[in-house]
Amino acid sequence: MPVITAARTIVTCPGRNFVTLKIETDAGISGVGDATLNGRELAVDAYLAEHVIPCLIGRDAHRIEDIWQYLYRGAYWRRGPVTMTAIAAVDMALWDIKAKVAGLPLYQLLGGACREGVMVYGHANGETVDETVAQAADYVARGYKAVRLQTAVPGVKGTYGVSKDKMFYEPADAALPTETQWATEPYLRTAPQLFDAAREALGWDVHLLHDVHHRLTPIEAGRLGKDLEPYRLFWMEDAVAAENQAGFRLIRQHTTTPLAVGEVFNSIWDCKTLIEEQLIDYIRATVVHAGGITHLRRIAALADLYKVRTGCHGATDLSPVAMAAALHFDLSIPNFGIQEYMRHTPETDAVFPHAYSFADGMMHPGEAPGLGVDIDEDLAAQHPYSPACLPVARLPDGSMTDW
Ligand code: GCO
Ligand code: MG
Repeated sequence: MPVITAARTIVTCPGRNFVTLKIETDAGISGVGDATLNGRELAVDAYLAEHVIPCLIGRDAHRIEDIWQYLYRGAYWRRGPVTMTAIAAVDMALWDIKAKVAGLPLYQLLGGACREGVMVYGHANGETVDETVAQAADYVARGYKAVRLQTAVPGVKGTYGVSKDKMFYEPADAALPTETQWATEPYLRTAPQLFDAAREALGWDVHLLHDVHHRLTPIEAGRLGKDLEPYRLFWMEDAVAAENQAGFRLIRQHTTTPLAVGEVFNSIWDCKTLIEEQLIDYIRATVVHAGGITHLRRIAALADLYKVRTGCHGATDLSPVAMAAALHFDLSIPNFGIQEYMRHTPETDAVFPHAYSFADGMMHPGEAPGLGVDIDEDLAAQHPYSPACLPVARLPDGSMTDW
C-alpha cells in the first residue's frame, strides 16, 4: 500500500488564481487535486493546510472512500463550498495516485469508456446580438457541436457572460468586487431576439445553450423558458437561485425548455429534490466543488435513476486538474450529457501540462496513467497569488441582486 508521506498546496496565478493539492507517497508516486474556489481561494488553502493535511500523513492512499468519509463525517461541520472543495482536492489526488499505481488512465478504474469522446460546449459572447452570433459561428467553424450564447442587454452595464476578451472570459476581475448592473425586463426581451438570430444564422444542427446566472424569479424563468421554446435550446441554465429547490416546480409547470442547474452545489443533498422530482434535465455539479470524483459519481448514479444527465461546470476557474478529472468522469458514466469547456490561457496550460485534447467538438482525457495532468511547480512559482473577486450586481434602483 502506498503510504501518504507529505501533502502541500500550491497557489499560483498564471492569469488567474488556482489552488492545487499535491499528495506524495512512499511509493514515489504523487497525485494532484484541484482546490480552487473562485474568489475564495485562500480559505480552501488554509482549510487544507490547517485541518486536512495533518490528518492525511501516514494513511493508506488507496483507501479513498474511507478517507472521504473521514473528512466529511470527521469535520462535524458538513457540506459547504470550502469543506467540499478541500475534500474534492484530496479525492482527486488519491484517484490520481491509485490510477498511476495501476498504470491506467483514471477512466479505466471508473469502469472504462462508455463513449468515444466527451461532447463539450464553448462560450460565445458579444456586446450585440450580431457580435454574439458571429462568435458562435466561429465556434461552429472550429468544430464545436454545442455553443453557449450570452449577449449584452442594452442599457445594462456589465451583463453577465459578456467580456472584452472573447476567448478567455474571466469574471473575477478585481481585488474588490466590481459593481455591475442588472435589469430583468430588458433582458427578458433581448434573450429571445438573440436565439431567433442564432437559429437564423446557424441553423438547427448545433446545440445552443444559455446561462441565466440565477437572475430570475421562478415565474419569470417560466416565461423565458416558454419564449425560448421555438429555438429548441439544449438547456437554460441556472434560471433561478437554487437554494429553494422547490422553485423549479413552478418553472417546470410552464415550459418544456430543458433545465440545468448545480454549478454552485456542493453535495448530493443540494440536488436531491430536483432529481427525485425530475424538476431538471441536467445536473451541473462539478468534481472540484462537489466533493470529488467519489461524491460526483454518487450524484450521477442518483440522477441516472431519473433520466437526469450530467453537464459539469467547466469554467476557467476550474483548473486543468479539475478539467482532466471531469473528462475521466464524463467518459465513464452512462448518463453523461455535455461538458462545459472554456479554454484556459496558454500561461495556465503551461503551468499544468496535460494529456487531454479537443478535436471535432469532442474532448478525451488521454491515455496517460492517472488523471494525466501535472503541475510545473517552478513555473507556478513565477506566478504569485493575486487577489481577485467575483463581481456583484445591483438593480436599477441600486438594490443588491444575485450576480
Ligand atoms: C458558467 C459559470 C461561470 C461562473 C464562474 C464563477 O456557467 O461557466 O456560470 O461563468 O460565473 O465559474 O466562478
Ligand atoms: Mg453558469
